[in-house]
Amino acid sequence: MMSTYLVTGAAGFIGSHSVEWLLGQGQRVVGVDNLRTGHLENLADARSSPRFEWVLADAGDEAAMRVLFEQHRFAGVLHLAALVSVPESFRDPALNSRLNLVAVDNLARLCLEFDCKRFVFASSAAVYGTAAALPNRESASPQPQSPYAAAKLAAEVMLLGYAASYGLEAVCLRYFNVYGPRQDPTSPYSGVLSIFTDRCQRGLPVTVYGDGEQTRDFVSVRDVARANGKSLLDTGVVVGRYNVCTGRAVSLNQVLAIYRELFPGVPPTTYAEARIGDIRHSLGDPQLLQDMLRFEAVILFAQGLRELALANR
Ligand code: UD2
Repeated sequence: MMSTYLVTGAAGFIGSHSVEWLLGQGQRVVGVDNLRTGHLENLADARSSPRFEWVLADAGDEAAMRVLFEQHRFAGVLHLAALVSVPESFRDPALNSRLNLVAVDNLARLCLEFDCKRFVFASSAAVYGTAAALPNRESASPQPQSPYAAAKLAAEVMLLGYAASYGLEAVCLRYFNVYGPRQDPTSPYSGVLSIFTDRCQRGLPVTVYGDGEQTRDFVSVRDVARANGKSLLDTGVVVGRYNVCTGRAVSLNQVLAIYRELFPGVPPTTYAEARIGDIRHSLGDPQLLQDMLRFEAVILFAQGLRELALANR
């Protein structure tokens, strides 16, 4: 059945892939972005579809969002618009609170008012903090270590409260380290794989902070887009919070071995002081989302990395 979905942060890295997935399923999508960190070029393909409507607006602007709810009958909201940088959340906690907490609450209340049941929210593995046991399970008690993580967790709690109070079908997805095409490499806090890819493509050496033995659970944006889409469309979702991850740990040194194969001419890697506050190991347990949605991340890391590295060359 064709329905209309609202996607906020549509011009972002994860947003644009999610929009494409939904359009590929024959759905209609209204995509909102204020282009603060998103890029309109990311929506070039989506905008050629007659089932896509582009809206330049801030997802935190309640009046602007209300107009969209009045114009459309949304079957669900995928809320990805956010302040995406952890360091920025330290520098500007007020902006973090507005974008990562208040905006979520505004949108969720619009859903209640306009009888839009499904609300899929982009949360983060950052809510676990450093103390939780590995692999991170949703049952662990969260320990946010940044304003960013605190706001994501608070927003989850609000949504689950609305689920209990009003029957909102809230699905909070805790993304681990998402990678893939269109991730912006320009900030020092950009995803490590977007930085490494950009530098290797330009023939520049990469810098590893620490000894390179730190590990991450890298999940392809294509798998994340599918998790988002299925969470919106599936008729049998269960309210709650879910890891979006692979359950496999990859070290930066393993990553570098793959890059050396793909880019034989790249100068030797520089090793520098580990970052303050850097997490040694991050790994998620994918079981809960698999049980709920029959979802599994299927893109193998080496394959996803190759696709990323060889794109746009
Ligand atoms: C991820 C999230 C962050 C927050 C955090 C919570 C991303 C991009 N960031 O940070 O938002 O949720 O998890 O724990 O998903 N590194 C290098 N060289 C570089 C850049 C990075 O060695 O040029 C290292 C970095 O020190 C870290 C690892 O690579 O050990 C991954 O860094 P990241 O910034 O991609 O992601 P992470 O896990 O620190």
